[in-house]
Amino acid sequence: MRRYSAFAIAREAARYHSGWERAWASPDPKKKYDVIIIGAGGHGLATAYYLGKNHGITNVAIIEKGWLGGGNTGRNTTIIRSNYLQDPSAAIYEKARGLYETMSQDLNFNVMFSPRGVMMLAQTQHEVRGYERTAHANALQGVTTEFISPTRVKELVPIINLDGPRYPVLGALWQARAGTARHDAVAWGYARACSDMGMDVIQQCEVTGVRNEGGKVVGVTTTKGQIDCDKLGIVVAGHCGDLAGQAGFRLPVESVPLQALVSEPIKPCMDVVVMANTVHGYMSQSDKGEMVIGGGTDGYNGFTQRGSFHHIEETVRALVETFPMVARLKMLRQWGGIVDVTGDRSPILSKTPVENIFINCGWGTGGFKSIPGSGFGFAELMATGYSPLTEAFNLDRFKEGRFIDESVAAGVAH
Ligand code: FAD
Ligand code: PYC
Repeated sequence: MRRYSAFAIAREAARYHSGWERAWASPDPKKKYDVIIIGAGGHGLATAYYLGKNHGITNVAIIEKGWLGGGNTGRNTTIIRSNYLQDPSAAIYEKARGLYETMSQDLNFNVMFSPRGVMMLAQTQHEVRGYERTAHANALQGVTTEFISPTRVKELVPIINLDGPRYPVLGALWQARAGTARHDAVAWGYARACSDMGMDVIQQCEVTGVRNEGGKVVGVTTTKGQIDCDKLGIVVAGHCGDLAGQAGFRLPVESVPLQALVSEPIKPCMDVVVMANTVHGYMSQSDKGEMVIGGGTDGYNGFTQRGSFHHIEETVRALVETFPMVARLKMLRQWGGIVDVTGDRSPILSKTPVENIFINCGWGTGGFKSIPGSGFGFAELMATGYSPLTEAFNLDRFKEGRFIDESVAAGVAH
């Protein structure tokens, strides 16, 4: 595949953009692959990418029932941070954050990583203590965060109201090299790199059955026919319970709608990301000028990619008290995704009761930030049977009570 470069843009400009190649192929499925990944979201695509790049496994199909990145990956609000509390979380999220720093160069695809800084407001004494504790834990883990004063918060975010009607801002957990990236570009960049390595990205192809013989996976049934494989990765976020059921085991995961909304575009007014977890709202400004806004998950399980109406009202109320200027904004559109939530708010990257089936799910409301780290570790687990990055996140932790409690770090959306 030809590289994207300033020279290529100039060349194509001179010939009316007639020479661009398709970014990825759309092949029919082969009869058999070494590895099938179900789900062409960020995690599935990143897993395939690292199977090829780090382990030389390229006879791989990534099977997607819709269009690539059309699940949560293309619906999320793109906050990237690694300010988690527990050591295994800090390891995988910081690995991911580091990989985001060079992702555009690595993939030769501009993912618009913008390390503009993320702040989580502390609005109760309990939150102050919680975030101070996280900052100390992060220092030990080699993750650079700090607890900052209200004065510093105001310097960084002049439009904020420190004296909200319900909760004052008492400080914030600040990660200066956290930020955002363009969500679909992450999926597109990985898809292009996978296709370039000879892998098949198969869209509009739903997996309807998982076939195993003698407790070992042999393939899948899809809307494009039966496809065999030696190893299978299930990476389908909110649909993981369904796919696990097809494979014959159960997961400790609930699927819940999570929604977001954007305003009309306005002039630049806020160049960091702010999360207000107590009042339940968060906001950043996109490069187009829209204010990107989100709140919490619905209070009940569901598979609607919309979210309930009362949540919009609660989210906007939280934002209006934190940023009074929001009251004068018109909202442009609203959407939702189906997120996969575990009891300890940590993901599952694991072998399963069926030999050679691996599961990557449970990222809940916070898995965009972890895509490259998750792909790196999960590919290692699938290729070699062990990864230090994923070991703590295995399914057995629910049987053994080794929970990785990240309910504070999961933040506003949970
Ligand atoms: P997905 O991107 O959902 O990909 C799974 C794919 O599997 C889908 O494309 C789906 O179509 C496909 N699939 C399902 N069933 C089948 C089947 N039977 N056959 C074939 N294909 C199938 N995270 C952050 O870190 N920061 C944020 O700011 C953030 N904000 C969010 C805001 C919203 C509104 C939402 C919904 C999520 C947010 N998240 C955020 C969470 C993040 O989006 C997810 O954790 C992450 O995108 C999950 O990626 P994935 O690849 O596992 O899943
Ligand atoms: O994980 O940072 C996050 C997040 C913010 C909003 C949704 N998820």
